[in-house]
Amino acid sequence: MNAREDRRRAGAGSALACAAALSLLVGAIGPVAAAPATHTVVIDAVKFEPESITIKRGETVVWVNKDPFPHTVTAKGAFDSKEIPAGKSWRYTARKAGEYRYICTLHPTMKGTLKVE
Ligand SMILES: [Cu+2]
Repeated sequence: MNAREDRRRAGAGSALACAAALSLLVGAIGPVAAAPATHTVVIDAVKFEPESITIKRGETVVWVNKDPFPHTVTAKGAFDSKEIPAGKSWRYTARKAGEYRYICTLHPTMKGTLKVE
């Protein structure tokens, strides 16, 4: 067996171990609701993508800044990421239903909408 096969076997083994641990855990706790979804908005070329996103209360949005300079995700009175550096991300868990229009305070032409149901 060569080294590559070794690694692959090790990977499969640990995935199995993970699955086993997870099913043990679920078994111990009993039926639980699936973890709330996480949604991703990519910031790239001075744009939010997608520009508009709809989520449910309790869910999380992660904004990932792929531009080589900072941006913000700012909805006055609701949430404000402050500066998200290049290559970094910021996450927000929405607790209240509503339609939140947000901008980047550094580039106010950048606009997005977060709808929380
Ligand atoms: Cu910006």
